[in-house]
Amino acid sequence: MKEFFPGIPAIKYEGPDSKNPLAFKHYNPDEVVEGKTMKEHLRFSVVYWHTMRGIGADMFSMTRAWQRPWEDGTDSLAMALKRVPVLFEFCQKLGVPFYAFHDRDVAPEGKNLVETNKNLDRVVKELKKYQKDTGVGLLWGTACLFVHPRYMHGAATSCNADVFAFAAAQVKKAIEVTHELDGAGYVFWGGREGYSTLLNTNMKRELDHLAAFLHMAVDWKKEIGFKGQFYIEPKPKEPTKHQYDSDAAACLNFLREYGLMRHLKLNIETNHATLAGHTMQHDLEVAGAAGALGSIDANTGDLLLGWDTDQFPTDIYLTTQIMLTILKYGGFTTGGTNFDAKCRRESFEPVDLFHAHIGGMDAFARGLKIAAAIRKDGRLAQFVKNRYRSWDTGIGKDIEKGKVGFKELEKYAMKLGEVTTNESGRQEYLENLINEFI
Ligand code: XUL
Ligand code: CO
Repeated sequence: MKEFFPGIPAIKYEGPDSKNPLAFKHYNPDEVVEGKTMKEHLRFSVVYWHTMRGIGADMFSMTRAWQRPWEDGTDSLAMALKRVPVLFEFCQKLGVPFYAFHDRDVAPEGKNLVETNKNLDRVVKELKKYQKDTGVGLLWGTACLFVHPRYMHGAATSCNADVFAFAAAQVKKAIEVTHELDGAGYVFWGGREGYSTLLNTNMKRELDHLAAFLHMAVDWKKEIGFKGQFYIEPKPKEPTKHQYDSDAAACLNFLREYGLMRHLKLNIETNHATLAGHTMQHDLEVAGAAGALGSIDANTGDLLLGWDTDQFPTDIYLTTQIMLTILKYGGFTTGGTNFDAKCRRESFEPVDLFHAHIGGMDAFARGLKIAAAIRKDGRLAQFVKNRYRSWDTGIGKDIEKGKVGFKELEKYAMKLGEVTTNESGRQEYLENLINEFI
């Protein structure tokens, strides 16, 4: 069998003292943490779009900068088929159990939808064969509703009903192939579901259409018996100036308003949360508290750049916060840690893909181990529990139970005279406590 990454061995765990750049220092797949192996906890996934289809483009150059010796420079079906073994060799060498794709990442558009679907079916057959041979599975599938110019006004939120119909047909097919490939989930990221100006936009109508679209998707999922989890992926801007799925709270409000809460969870992406003016931990907490924390797109932005840079996560403090929240809400079930991340344009060699993923996996492994140690220590959780103890008995308990109203509370406050029971929030003490473990 042809090797696409010659000279790069299967990546092994060598421990924290290793100086080998092609080895894990912390990700030890079979090591047990809180009763599960690291592999089961983290459920890593490689994305087709950046890792297989990225060329190192940025807004000042759409010219390929990255060396990918297997590429023949075409977007043909033949090339699409040639790429499949590359992805699986990469995942196998890394020991990553999953991958994720958009329909158009894996197969090119044809001259009409019939031909496009035929192209997709042909590549899906190949993907299925390689999944079976390697044991690498599909974390989630999705549809690309943002590259083709027909989607210039959006897809489900387009002002043009023909575009809505076209997008529906495309998503119907994308859900079917995800089902065919036994995908653990399906993601809706609102590519251009937003607006560039309100001057030409009927927001209410567009939101109603988006909800109708998702209800149709839910119906189709049921009809074909697809059991994977549906997710919405929040993002506040890019490419539009305002995306409707702007953050976790906006997504949850939308799902509740349109009766979709039972059918979708959230796929939270680090750089999207920060673009929304939140931390990743904030959006995870919002999703978790609503019982809707499904999966994560693992990456990071750059402090000094205000756009979606999709960098690989290397910050241990960040991965610790993420894993603390994921563990708090019971860990991943259908979801996983999907590297929606790309190398920098300057990192143009195939080996850079390995360095990038190894670094991300090690950063998450450390985050997981540190989070587990903080939980075992117990002081952090105990502090938070204790901070709210006034709600466990007496007047607090009565309020939570709905036993008292303003009248009773006025009486209580008058008797109290003044509040003398406030305690320090101890933020600095807690920050120091976290640093004990990092
Ligand atoms: C775009 C983004 C997408 C989704 C899948 O910012 O994150 O790649 O993850 O459509
Ligand atoms: Co993403």
